[in-house]
Amino acid sequence: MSKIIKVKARQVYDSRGNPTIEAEVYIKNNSAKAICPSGASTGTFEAYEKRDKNNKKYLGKSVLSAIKNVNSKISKKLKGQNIHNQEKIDALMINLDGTKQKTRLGANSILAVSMAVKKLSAKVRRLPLYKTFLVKNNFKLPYPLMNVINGGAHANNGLSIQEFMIRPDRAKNFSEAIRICFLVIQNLKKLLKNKGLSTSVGDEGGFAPMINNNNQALTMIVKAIKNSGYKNGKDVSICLDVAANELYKKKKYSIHSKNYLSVDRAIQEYKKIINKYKVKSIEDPFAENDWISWNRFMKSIKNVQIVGDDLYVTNLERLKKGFLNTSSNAILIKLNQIGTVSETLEVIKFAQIIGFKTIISHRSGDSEDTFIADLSVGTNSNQIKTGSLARSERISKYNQLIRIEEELGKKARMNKIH
Ligand code: 2PG
Ligand code: MG
Repeated sequence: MSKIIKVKARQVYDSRGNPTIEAEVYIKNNSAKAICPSGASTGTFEAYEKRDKNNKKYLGKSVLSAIKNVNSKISKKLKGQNIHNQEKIDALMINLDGTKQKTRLGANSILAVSMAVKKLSAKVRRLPLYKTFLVKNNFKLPYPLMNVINGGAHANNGLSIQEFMIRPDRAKNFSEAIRICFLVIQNLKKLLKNKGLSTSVGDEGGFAPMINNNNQALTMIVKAIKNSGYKNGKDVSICLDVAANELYKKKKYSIHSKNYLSVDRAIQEYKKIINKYKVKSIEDPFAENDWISWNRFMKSIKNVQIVGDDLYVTNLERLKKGFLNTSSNAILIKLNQIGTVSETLEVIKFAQIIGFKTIISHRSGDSEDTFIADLSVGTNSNQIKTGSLARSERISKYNQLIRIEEELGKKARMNKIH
């Protein structure tokens, strides 16, 4: 009854309008589908995203060869497999590919299938998706790391820091958390308008005003928090993703526009920003191979969440290295950085054992697929980073979490930030 009959993929489009892959897995009388997201500021060690570089019709961006891999090799391999055996199915695809970064079949083809298998298994068992991961009861909702201003590779405004986010630390429940973010965003919009700045949005739904000064962006966010009736650093905290891979050249970092700073100066600068704007979380403050600087930074600050994204790329080996090196105290989790659901869950489990916070994340090119919302609850992850309250591919995840909270009713709890 639960045996895979076939797997089929098709080319659909992501939130940036680029081709991406949707896979559909079939058993008798049932099927489920999933869409693979795509990043812009990707880490070198991420699993490989297969695109048809020579296909001029799609400017080299189509995923037709990855689709062919699903429809032929993967479909053939998975035929007859039990839909509930996620680990075996993922292992079959990993072995079929046989490379470290999934370069043969493409991690985009493998992941779309892996997610679809997970969804179909939940559907057949008549369980909501969030109940099929690691947590069996006492489900907790994550705090949103809500994007409010886009810069870096996600906008063309000249802001060097990629993501300016807010986190409603004292929200009692998820719906309230979103309401607080809503208020701050509306107040930020007013401030931008009053200054004659654009209120149009970037790839992740945060505003992308033409300012090129981090301090100006931070000052405006502080003001928006205050104008909403909240205390910055207490009720609502500012969180950043520097995405420092993009700002790194010859052992120096251009944290503020074109001015390249030594690691010492960069650390000083981060400390200044943390103190002045009460920043509570910094993602990728240094480049993916600059382990020494990560460690120096970790040793020199207290009470700040340091998040590894491009550093770990949701990879167990890199996470272990980071743990031994005392590089951070939190990890960003992106399914397509590693390429299967099983491997992602392994990384989350390990991160939680070593006391790291786990933050489930979207990609800057995302879709209407809300898989990560369920994943965040089903793994007891502290936070979810899934953009602003704009653009449906971002909001769909927040809306799904509102539904999950409603379904849990009185049993719903927020996760712990501290
Ligand atoms: C990041 C992500 C998501 P991208 O750097 O954390 O916000 O961006 O998907 O472009 O890698
Ligand atoms: Mg990042």
